[in-house]
Amino acid sequence: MKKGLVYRSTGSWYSVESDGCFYACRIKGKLRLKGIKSTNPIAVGDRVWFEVDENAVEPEGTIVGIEERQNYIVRKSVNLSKQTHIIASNIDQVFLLITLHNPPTFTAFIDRFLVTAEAYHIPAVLVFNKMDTCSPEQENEIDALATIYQTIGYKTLKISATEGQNIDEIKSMMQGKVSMFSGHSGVGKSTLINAIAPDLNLKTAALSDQHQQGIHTTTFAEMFAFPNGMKLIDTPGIKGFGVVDMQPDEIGNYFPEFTPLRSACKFHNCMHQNEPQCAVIEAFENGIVAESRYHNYLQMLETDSTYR
Ligand SMILES: Nc1nc2c(ncn2[C@@H]2O[C@H](COP(=O)(O)OP(=O)(O)O)[C@@H](O)[C@H]2O)c(=O)[nH]1
Ligand SMILES: [Mg+2]
Ligand SMILES: [Zn+2]
Repeated sequence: MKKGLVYRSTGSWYSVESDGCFYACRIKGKLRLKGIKSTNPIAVGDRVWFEVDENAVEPEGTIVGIEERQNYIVRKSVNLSKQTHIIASNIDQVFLLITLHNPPTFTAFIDRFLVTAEAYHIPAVLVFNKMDTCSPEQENEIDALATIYQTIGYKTLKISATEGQNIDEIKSMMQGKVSMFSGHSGVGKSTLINAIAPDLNLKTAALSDQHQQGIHTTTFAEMFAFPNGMKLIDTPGIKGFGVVDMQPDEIGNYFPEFTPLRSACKFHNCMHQNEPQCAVIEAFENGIVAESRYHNYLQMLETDSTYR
């Protein structure tokens, strides 16, 4: 029995890496997972145990077990059942690429993204890209925004993917970890990935034609390995971060700056909306909770039904 990491999946076959070799694996018929109503039992990023098929011409195997997931991101299954599809698992960090002007990234999007990352238990890093294009005024604007997020515990970084600014910093943050990149189309994700791995010999865990059969046209997540143990999970065609089932009264739990305040609210179930003696509202009025953050929180409460 071997232990391996799932790099790619095409529905019925999984590409599993173990000691530098890729095995095309199927799942043992009886493998069932407790507690997760998912259309796919195994996802990219899973750490699995598998048995090697000694008779196969190419490296093949059968997945017989899965290690407990650190975290995972999902999307709702297309059918109307309550089932979800696990996009990827065991993500160490997500870099959210932001450009304020070209294209614009609004704080409503940033805060919604961060709430989702918190709900998934995935550490998020805010990366301001295209710094080379910023006027001094725009850089001030970015600095002010970055300060808001640093104050509440998020790492931020100003980079230029085309000029090489702070790329080494990103590389060192990625070393030995599984990362994801997110952000609007056009913010520079592909450019940054090329800057990180210039020869772009993305070691893809190719599945041979034989193992591709039955692949549907749906896009699948895929893991790429770079030098220095950097790993990247790419989720083509999946906007943002998938979905999280969230009740309105949970949203505040994913605003880290509310955490030390909550216990000072008069009502233990305070939604920080218009209740009397609310410590969050007070902190907002005193400028301790950033206006944009509080405003976006209220907006998420109101649009919650569409948010899910
Ligand atoms: N000036 C400048 N342009 C950039 C930078 N990063 C990306 N771009 C440009 O922005 C455009 C979109 O980049 P791309 O990587 O395709 O964005 P993606 O949609 O997030 O993958 C391309 O024309 C890039 O050359 C940067 O740091 N500075
Ligand atoms: Mg791209
Ligand atoms: Zn409150």
